[in-house]
Amino acid sequence: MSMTAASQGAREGNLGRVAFLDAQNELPMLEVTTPWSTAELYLLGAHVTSFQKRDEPPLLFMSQCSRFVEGQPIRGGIPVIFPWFGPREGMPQHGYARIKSWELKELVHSPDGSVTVRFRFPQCPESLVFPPHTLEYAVTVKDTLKLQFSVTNDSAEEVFTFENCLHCYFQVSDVTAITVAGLKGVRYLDKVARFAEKMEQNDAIRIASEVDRIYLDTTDPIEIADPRLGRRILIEKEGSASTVVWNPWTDKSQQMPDFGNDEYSRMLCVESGNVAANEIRLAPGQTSSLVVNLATRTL
Ligand code: TA6
Repeated sequence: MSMTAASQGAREGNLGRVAFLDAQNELPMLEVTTPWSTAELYLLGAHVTSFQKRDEPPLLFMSQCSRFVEGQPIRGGIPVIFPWFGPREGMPQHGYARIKSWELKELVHSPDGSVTVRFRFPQCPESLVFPPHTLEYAVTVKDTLKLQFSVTNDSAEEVFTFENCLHCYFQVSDVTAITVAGLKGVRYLDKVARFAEKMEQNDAIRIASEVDRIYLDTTDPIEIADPRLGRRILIEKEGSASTVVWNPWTDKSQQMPDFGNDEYSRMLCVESGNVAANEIRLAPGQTSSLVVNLATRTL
């Protein structure tokens, strides 16, 4: 990586620092350093590729085989999914927001040492087929990671219907050794069983095969307990009615060229958004905000 611009925000007295780098494949990346943590954010997809608290393992998983190419999704970190979730005939899976470069709108250095990076999505041909809208995405780096994805319907008369999701890849010690809590009693669509509708029976979900579930009408926080790392990952959300839990396991891993065959054992996706029956129907002039707060605690 080469430093292409003097570090900004490193003015005297600011505890948070931001460096602009030409990173993977010379793609522009912001490296954020705070008293508690470091983070990496690419303009491509406004993609958070890394967040790590001092003296802790990385919070987010990043595939060693990920591509870093405009027009291709980055495999890991936090893909921003919009305006649809899943496949769409003749269009990129999970929408176009994650495969195009966003504009850097603002850097905010707070006196407490946190740094907020604000992105705005520029208009593109794909977005013109929808009602006029504005996308903004703010990432606040502190001892936690706060994500705020907002959509404003700029149309005077059209309702804007869309899906959104912050598709978080978490790094874990061993996916068979963790548990996921917070979804007991929640209805879900089981993609592994042809989207059969089921009800979660477990207080603590364990992963022992491919899991691909869309939990619906749930606003509760999720906790990933990782005894081998001695860590709990806490996922709190606002403005989200869906939680998706995904691990590709062996077969799917081998089918993904941008994902190592054995990487499934070190990751779990817990995604917060509004998908399927929870899609957003945004009235003219209204703004929808999806907020996710990620934190860790010792176990
Ligand atoms: O998050 C669940 C999911 O929809 C899975 O079905 C799988 O396709 C995953 O997203 C990754 O999708 P991607 O397009 O990034 O390969």
